[in-house]
Amino acid sequence: MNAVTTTPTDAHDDAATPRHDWTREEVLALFNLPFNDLMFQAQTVHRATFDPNQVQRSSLVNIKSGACPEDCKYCSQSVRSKSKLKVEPLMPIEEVRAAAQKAKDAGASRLCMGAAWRKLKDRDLETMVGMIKAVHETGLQSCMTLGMLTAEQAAALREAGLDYYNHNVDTSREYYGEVITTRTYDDRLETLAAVRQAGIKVCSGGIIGMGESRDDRAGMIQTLATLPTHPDSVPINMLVPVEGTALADTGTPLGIDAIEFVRTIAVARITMPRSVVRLSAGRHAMDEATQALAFLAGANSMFYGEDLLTTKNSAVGRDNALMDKLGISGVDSRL
Ligand code: SAM
Ligand code: DTB
Ligand code: SF4
Repeated sequence: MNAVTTTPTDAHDDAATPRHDWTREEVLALFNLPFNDLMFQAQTVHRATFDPNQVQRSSLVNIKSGACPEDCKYCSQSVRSKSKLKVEPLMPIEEVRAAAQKAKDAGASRLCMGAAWRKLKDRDLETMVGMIKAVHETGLQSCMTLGMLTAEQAAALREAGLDYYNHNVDTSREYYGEVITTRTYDDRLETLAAVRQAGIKVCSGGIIGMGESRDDRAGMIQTLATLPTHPDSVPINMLVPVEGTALADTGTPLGIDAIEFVRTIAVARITMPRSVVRLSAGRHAMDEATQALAFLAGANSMFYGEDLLTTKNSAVGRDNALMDKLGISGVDSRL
């Protein structure tokens, strides 16, 4: 459970107590609410647990870029993608330390290290441990996303002090096969179980705007909200359509309307009341009003810094200006 920053009132207690038995129909019924009712419910749930004017900020660094054997159709780092991308070997630990220091100086509280791997190989474990230590020496929290993990590898990362592990379910079980064929939905759930059992905080969410239906968005949220423990952190990515990726090139109608995006955030907030919900990829393409509505819907984290993994993020100056306008401050250790 995440730290409670305000004492829930009796009226809020029920809504803020996590449930793990959400049905698809219940999740869809939330999506189908009149927008103002949905937003009111989301904001009520949000305030029962969190300070509504605080946002956690994580920065990203790509520690191993490109040539990934998986076939995720959204990803420029897949070997199957025709995106013009520099393939890079594993980043030296000192570069990770410099990235962490830069992120810290800009105001982030966590560094998320991503690798274009199908799974972690044991031979790279020692370097991962060195990276985790380097990040902690700057005072930042650590997060890694390295593909599939075994229980033993998860335990070793925990032993090294890793705070969070990101591994997304990406979409609904039904739509999953349209997007990825080289690993199964259950493979993903197994890695999440290994991370959870090792005692590492779980970061898991997905991507919207990949041509999926509202029912699929409800399915993705239902998967996350019925895990034995809700993910501590739930990244909601808006697809960044990268030229050369299968999704961007095959003519699938992509993208999502801003109101539907905000609805998705609100439903994640209501169904996972104690989880931190992160505005993730795609924020650079969102106007200020959409982001403000997303914060109102219960988002309380964002990727912060000029770059995501292979694409641009919303600029730091723009984000600082928006936070000022909304009276939102950055928070570090509690979220
Ligand atoms: N290779 C590891 C894996 O996939 O498990 C970790 C890195 S991978 C890039 C992490 C997540 O980034 C993916 O699961 C996906 O949700 C998200 N992502 C990747 N490319 C994206 C894109 N073009 N738009 C939005 N989200 C994206
Ligand atoms: C997550 O859910 N989103 C981040 C992080 N976890 C690793 C990645 C976003 C990638 C966006 C596309 C890119 O830059 O390649
Ligand atoms: Fe590889 Fe991760 Fe990209 Fe999939 S999302 S192709 S696993 S880097």
